Amino acid sequence: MGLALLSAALVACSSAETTGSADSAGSGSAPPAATASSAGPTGEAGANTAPKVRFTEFAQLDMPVAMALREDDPTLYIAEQTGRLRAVTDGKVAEAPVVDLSGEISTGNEQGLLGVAFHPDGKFLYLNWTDREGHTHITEWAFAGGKATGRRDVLTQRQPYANHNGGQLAFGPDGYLYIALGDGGSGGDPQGNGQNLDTWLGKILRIDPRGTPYKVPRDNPFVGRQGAKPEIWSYGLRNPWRFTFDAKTGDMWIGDVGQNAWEEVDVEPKGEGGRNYGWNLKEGTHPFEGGGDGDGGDTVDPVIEYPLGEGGNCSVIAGYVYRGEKIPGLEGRFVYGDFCAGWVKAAPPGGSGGGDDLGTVEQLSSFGQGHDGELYALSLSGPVYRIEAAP
Ligand SMILES: [Ca+2]
Ligand SMILES: [Ca+2]
Repeated sequence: MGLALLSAALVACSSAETTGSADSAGSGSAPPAATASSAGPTGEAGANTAPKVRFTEFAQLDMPVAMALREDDPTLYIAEQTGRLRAVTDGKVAEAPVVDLSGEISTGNEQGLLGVAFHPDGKFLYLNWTDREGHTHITEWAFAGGKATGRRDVLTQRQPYANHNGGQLAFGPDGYLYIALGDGGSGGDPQGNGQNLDTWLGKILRIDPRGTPYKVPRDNPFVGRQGAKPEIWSYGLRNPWRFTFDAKTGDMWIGDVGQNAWEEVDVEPKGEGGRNYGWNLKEGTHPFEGGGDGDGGDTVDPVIEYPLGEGGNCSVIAGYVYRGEKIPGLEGRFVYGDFCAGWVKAAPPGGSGGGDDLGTVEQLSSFGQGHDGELYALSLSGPVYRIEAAP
C-alpha cells in the first residue's frame, strides 16, 4: 500500500499540521497553526466559556476516519481509510478486522473506506467506500457474533473525479439510512451536480437499505417528481464529509467542505427533507463565482461558516451535539473542528457563532459518539481520543 500517498491529506489541504492535544502521547511538538481559535479565547466570542476538556488517547489505528456503534454492543467499530473495519473493545483493538476491503479500494486522499453504520436492529453493517476505479459503493453485510457475512451491494455511484466523494453513513431517528455524496469532484462543481436533482452527486440520500437492492421511503421529498431521483433527501451540497443526528432532537448537523473561501455547517430540523443547501450557487452565505446569478432566495444558509485558508483552515469536520452527562457544560452544544488547523470547538446551543475552543487534534478526521453520549475524536494520523472533562 502506498504509504506516502496515504499519508497525504484526506482532503485538499495546503496547510501545516498542528499538534495533537494535551494527552496525545508522542504527537508533534510544534505549536498549533496560528488561527484565531487554536488556543485560548476566540476573537468573536470573547471569553472562552466552554468547559475544560482533555483528549485522552485510547487506541491507535491506521488512518481512522469513521466510528459506529451497534445496539447492545459495547464495541466501538472504527473504519480505517486504508480499508479495514476494526473492532475496539475496552480500548483493545481486535487483531482480525471485521471487514477487510484493503485489496479493493482506491487510495487517493479522499478515497478508500470512508463511512460505517449499523442498522438499528444490529443485524446489518453498512460501509461506504470507493473501488479501484474510484466509484462509490454502499455495501451491506449481515452481522452476527462479531462476524460480517453475506456481502451485498446496496447502491453504487460512478464518480467523475477522484475527490468529493462524501462518505458519511448514518441511520436517522426514522430508521432510514442517510448517505452523503459529494458533488463528484474537480473544483467549482463543473458538472453542476449540486443543483441537479437528476443525479445523486452533491446530495444526501435517504433509503431503506433492506430491500432488493433497497427501498425508497414513500415520503422522500422528490418521490414522483419528474426528472428528480427519488432517493434524494437534500441537495446543493459540495462535499458533506460528515453529518450527524442530534440524539435528543433528531436534527441533522452537516459539515459541508468549502471550495475557495468558506467552510460551513448546516442544520436541518428533524424530518425536513427537500432542502437546497446552496452549492454551487453559494459558498457559505456568499454568492459563488461561476455559480450562476444567485440562488433565487430558496437556498438554506449555514448556521456556522468560517474562512478557508485563514490560520490553516481547510476542511470542516462535523461532530455531534453533545448529549452526554460527564461534561455538563457541553450540553446541547455542537462539537466540530477543522482537518488541517486541528482546532475543536463547541458551538453555542443552536449553533450560530463559531463557538469556544476545546483543544486541538492533529489531522482531525471525524468524531464518534458512544452509547452514553460521550464523544470521541479521530485523527487520520492514528490516535483515537475520548473527550473527557479535565480534572
Ligand atoms: Ca468524486
Ligand atoms: Ca451551503
